[in-house]
Amino acid sequence: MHVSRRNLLMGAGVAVTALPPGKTDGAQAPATPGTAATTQTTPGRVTTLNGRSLDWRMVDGAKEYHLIASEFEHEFAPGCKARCWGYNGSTPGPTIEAVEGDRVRILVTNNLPEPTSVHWHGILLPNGMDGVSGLTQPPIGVGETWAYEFTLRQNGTYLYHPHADEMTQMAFGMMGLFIVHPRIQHQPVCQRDFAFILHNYALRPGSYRPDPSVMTDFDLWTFNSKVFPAIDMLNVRLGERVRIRIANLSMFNHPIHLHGHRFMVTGSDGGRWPQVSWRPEVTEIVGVGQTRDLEFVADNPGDWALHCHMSHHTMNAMGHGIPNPVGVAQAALADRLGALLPDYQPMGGNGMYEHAEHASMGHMQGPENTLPMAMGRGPFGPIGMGGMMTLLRVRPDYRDGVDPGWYSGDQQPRARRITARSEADETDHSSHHR
Ligand SMILES: [Cu+2]
Repeated sequence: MHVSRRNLLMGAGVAVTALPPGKTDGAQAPATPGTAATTQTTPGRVTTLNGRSLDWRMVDGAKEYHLIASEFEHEFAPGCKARCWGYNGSTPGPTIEAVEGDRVRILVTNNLPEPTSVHWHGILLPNGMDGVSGLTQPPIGVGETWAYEFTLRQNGTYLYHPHADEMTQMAFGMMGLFIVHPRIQHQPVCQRDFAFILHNYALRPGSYRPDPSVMTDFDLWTFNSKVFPAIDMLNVRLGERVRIRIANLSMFNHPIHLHGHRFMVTGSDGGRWPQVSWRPEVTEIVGVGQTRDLEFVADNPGDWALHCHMSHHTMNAMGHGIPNPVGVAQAALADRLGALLPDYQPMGGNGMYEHAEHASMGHMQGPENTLPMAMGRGPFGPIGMGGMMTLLRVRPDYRDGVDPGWYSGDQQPRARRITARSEADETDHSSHHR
């Protein structure tokens, strides 16, 4: 019943009003001159990876939303959970979607053990609605419900997050996306619109609560508070235009890299960029406290990695400051330790691939509630990544909601082995170690 009511209201909410004559968004570049004003398509819906959009209902002329801040158990990937804070039982909280021109009222209930507030990052609004506790309002006390209300005068990719004890509250997962759709869809129209937030968690091995005091040395690097391979994949049909909205509320800048395609950077939390400012990239640094909109045509079928290019950010919990095992001959050590510990297995002397292989097979038992450093497994073996990584899966025959599986690519060329490892390689290889 609730769903149908919501759908009804959504239907009412998307009754599109044309911009007044002559008032066009400067960023729009209609494919055919003169067609923009008549191209009144339904404002899009965003797909929040591993998430959802927040329900609303029309009350006194405003779309009314309700965010409830609380603590709950969150799973980063099977085998790793933590006590996190967020909204409506999830981190990130549900995505707020609205349309430019909407009046919105957002009720915030604080079920946390301490005061909070909500700041609407990037939204142009009256000062008193800005949500900075102590500066523009007293904090929202424990158990209280407050209302924020404003009219949306822009469109783009924005955020919401606390501005009260933000170091702690954001370290525990409090954040969400705030997407404002344009009244008339931007051209060219995107058939897919994905969104996620970059974040980091200091969840020490064996612990169940992120440590908010950590500044740089994090254990989990996340898209929407999930790590690979638990992050939703971006499934699209060949030839579709795709938008990926990426926001960063972590403690690092992240160079997000897409394989197999070149995208245009088309917008930020400053709104949609004029087309002359778009630039082609394959890696875009999303700075802390920034958002970026990337758009491209998915014209290359396959399974394409989408990941942060900081190689430690595609890893899960790992030790730092440990002795470097690469190049160390461990055979003698293994013999002696093996006598004491029958299961002892030296690893890392030739690199960390072997480690990833074991981890991806589930053969490595780490500390309690701790994920292996890398655990993704593909059709050809370990993918050797965790953390900030997922896949763009482009298929000619993709059907919505149906898992396309691994790309077979039977008709496509694939890298192939030319020679097997020879005796000469063996000798040469080991000589490097001695
Ligand atoms: Cu990164």
